[in-house]
Amino acid sequence: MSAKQLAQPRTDAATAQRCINTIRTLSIDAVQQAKSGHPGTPMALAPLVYTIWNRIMRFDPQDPIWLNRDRFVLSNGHASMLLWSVLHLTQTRAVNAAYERLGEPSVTLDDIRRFRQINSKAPGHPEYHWVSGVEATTGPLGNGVATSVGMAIAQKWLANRYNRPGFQIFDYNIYAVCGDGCMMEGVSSEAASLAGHLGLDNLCWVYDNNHITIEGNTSITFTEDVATRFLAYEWNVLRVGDANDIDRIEHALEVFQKTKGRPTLIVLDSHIGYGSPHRQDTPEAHGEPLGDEEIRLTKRSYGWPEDAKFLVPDGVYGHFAAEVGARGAQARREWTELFAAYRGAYPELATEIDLMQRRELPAGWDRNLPDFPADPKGVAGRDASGKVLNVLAQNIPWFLGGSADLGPSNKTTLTYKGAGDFQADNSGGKNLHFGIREHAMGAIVNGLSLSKLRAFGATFFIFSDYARPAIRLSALMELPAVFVFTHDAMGDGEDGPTHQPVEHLASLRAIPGLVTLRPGDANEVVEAYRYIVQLRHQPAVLALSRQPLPTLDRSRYAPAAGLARGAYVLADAPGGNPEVILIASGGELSLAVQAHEKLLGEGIRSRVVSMPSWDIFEHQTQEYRDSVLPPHTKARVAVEQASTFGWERYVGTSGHVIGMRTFGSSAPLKELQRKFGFEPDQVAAAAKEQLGRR
Ligand SMILES: Cc1ncc(C[n+]2csc(CCOP(=O)(O)OP(=O)(O)O)c2C)c(N)n1
Ligand SMILES: [Mg+2]
Repeated sequence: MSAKQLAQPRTDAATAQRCINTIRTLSIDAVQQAKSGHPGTPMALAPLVYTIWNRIMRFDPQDPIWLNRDRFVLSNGHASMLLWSVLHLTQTRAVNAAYERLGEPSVTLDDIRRFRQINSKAPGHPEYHWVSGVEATTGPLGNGVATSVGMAIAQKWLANRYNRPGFQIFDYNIYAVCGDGCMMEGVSSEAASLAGHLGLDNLCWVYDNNHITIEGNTSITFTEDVATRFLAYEWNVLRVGDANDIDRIEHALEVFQKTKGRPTLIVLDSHIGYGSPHRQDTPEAHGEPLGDEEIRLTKRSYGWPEDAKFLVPDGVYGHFAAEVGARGAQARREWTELFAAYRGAYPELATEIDLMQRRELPAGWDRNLPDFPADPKGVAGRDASGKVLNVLAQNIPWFLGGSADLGPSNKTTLTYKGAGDFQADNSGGKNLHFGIREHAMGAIVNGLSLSKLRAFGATFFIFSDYARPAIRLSALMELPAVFVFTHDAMGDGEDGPTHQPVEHLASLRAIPGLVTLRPGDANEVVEAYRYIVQLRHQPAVLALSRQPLPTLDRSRYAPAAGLARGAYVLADAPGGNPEVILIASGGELSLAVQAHEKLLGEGIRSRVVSMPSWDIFEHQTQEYRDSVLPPHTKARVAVEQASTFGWERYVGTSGHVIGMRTFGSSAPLKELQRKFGFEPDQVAAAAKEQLGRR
């Protein structure tokens, strides 16, 4: 391609250069001031970010949550100063958690001066719940690009459901920037493979090919041919050989916009620490402040006043306002008019969009939820879940999801007529097939949730480990993502210890803000979904049994609605005032009930507490918690087929925990229950021992 074929530059080169150097020098100064951070990549990628934002993206800084905006994800989150600079220079406005547009700027120059300091809106890495204009929390490398695949799936789905002839309500694109680290992490490969399969032509990744990571040149670790790898993934692969050539970058982005049927990867050759005489192309440029003397030399090389700090020259704000600002404002104005007409023509669809944006539910979202009759043989947690999912997906149009190739086992397949499979040629399908890609699944569910869909992902509980980094991010981002994990304990017996979760409950319970639920029977499964679906800012994990659990007789025991308080008194000694408390979750709840009946028969005043969720319980009042677990009743037994880790907080130092202290083993379930002590008699014996009786 000759230079002549490139579109005529739209801006005068000097102004563009001034803006680019403003991004560079703000980044350099902020990192120096903080004495911590990553200057080199912002210095290298300032032209890229300038071009994407100023020349390509449809984004209105006045309304950073306008729903048809293009999305920008900085997957190499350590280069956060790129984002803080551009959010500041575009004068992007803040939005609060109630989706109210505030007049104030999202990131001020003062925030940038206080980069990485407490309460600054320019923290170390992009944080979705903290700074308006951040589309996804990034920092754990690879996760941002994987999340962008979920955003691209969401855009396709939204377009399929809501666009109508003459009404392109959703036609935005997703741009993600990543570095060598993102490309090395497995999650990006999982996600790219799926994106290629699905032909997501609304998705563009730009790979910062600078050959540098922390330990040195990538010649020591990363010599594969990335471009060829992405060709194999069925991506459109472009290359821009000079990260400073904004016209060629623009041209490549335009090629992306015109390419149908494939996602685009732009391989961008860049020089980390560009312009720094002693740091350019070195690993030191990655994560060390340049130092005063080198900053002077670098600014000189940019033709910048050497001693100026945090300088935004005249005309820079105006230029961003005239380009991305004006283009975004016009696009939003036109869209707003279009949407008003759409509302007239399709009022019900418009209402759905309104509800979805506020993370609210449609009227009747819980109609037809099943109610399971008492049944000693019972229903498996996963089967109850499958019934509920099929009801919810019909009641809530934007509720969708799928499994990492375990749909038939997880019982997460949406089987009702018209549910459909999401594929390149069926972007309205509600069954997502993630393939055996749990980590990417987690990130994609996050991307769908960031796009305001109610999404779930599923696999065996044991493999929640493979998705855990993304689950953690969903909690950090405060997204109402749903993770459905079946085969929650030793229920699959013969598969053995590789498939039997032990420490997973403890590990997920430790994630702040994550609601972990392990329901004890089919009706608790229903209540668990009822609770989860109403969450707006918290992710949830469901740990469900493979094997049937007796469906408790709720005319005899307390209603399953107690689940909404995390733990509740299921069965009690006559008149209350128990002398011993049995606490259980999931499959062990019925064990506790059987032990309780036995103890009652022996004149022992026992209580059964069903405790499906520690997290929810801990958010109840002290008064309620004390009513469930009276502090003076010290004789306590907890029973759960999982690591005993942490149960002391409910049984105290003198209580007893029947749980797992080792891995499981391969055998039929009954034998395992005997071997590891999960039988009613053993629970009853432990209770008596607590009371000093034999
Ligand atoms: C999953 C994960 N592992 C490790 C890190 C720590 N880390 C941050 S940046 C980085 C090097 C990244 O190299 P590259 O992506 O090439 O970025 P560049 O230095 O070129 O900007 C590492 C190892 C991380 N943030 N995430
Ligand atoms: Mg690199």
